[in-house]
Amino acid sequence: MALLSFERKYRVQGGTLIGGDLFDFWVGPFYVGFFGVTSAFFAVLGTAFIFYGAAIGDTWNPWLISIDPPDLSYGLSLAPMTEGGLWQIITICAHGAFISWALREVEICRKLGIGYHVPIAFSFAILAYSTLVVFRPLLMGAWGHGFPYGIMSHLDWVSNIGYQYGNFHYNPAHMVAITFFFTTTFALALHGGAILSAVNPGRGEKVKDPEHENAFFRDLMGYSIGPLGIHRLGLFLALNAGLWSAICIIISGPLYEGSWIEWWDGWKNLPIWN
Ligand code: UQ2
Repeated sequence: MALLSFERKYRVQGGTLIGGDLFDFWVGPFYVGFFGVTSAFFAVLGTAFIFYGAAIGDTWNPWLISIDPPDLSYGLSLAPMTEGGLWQIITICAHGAFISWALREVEICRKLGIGYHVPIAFSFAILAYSTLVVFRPLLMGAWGHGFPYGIMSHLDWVSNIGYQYGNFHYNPAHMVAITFFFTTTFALALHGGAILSAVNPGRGEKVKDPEHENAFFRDLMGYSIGPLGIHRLGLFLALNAGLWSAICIIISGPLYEGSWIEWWDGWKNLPIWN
């Protein structure tokens, strides 16, 4: 179906989760919806608070601006605006915007009658963020365990937390997460290469079909996962990269406070060796 007639057919009201037809319309190419409104609201408000925080901070150097969480002494209470309260409000706005964006994706899926794979995938990215600034701070009893909102400051935070647990690369869940990230890029490189080689073969050459892609990988390694399977694999790998990232940080602190290097000594201490 041509793009214009497709849009004429599918750009119709219905499928909303909330508000009925109230915001069920498009602005130019963009679907609005109730969650488009809430998404824009939280994004604009959160950004305004970030600029306010920068304005009362001591630098306009974009690399050095930082909105810091409250001191650990504030525990799980609300902090004064200039003492981490801004960070708390910005964190709420970020969640409002991210979750609205996911629900707007859900509404678009419902309108089109397609699966919820995209919003589910996006929810793993939200989960990874929430783990850092909500779940882990909650489990550890202070908002001060969240990471600061700044380009250099959040990098310093990652580095400091890493060394706080000895060497984070010895965290087994971190190892799994990294392996999933690497495998994701490997699979995407293979898949992007496979598609371009077949569908964009160069001037004067015929476009090839999925059987060429299958045959290539069968010749190469005796196995092709298939044009549908590679996307299932890709989604699986990418979701697991985010999931194990969340796991590797949530176990650091709430579950285990020592050094990840020494964690492996548990192997030597198993009662089976003597
Ligand atoms: C494939 C296939 C595609 C692909 C790719 C493969 C025709 C167009 C990349 C090959 C992928 C395999 C064999 C899985 C590799 C395993 C890991 C863990 C990376 O078979 O079907 O469709 O794009």
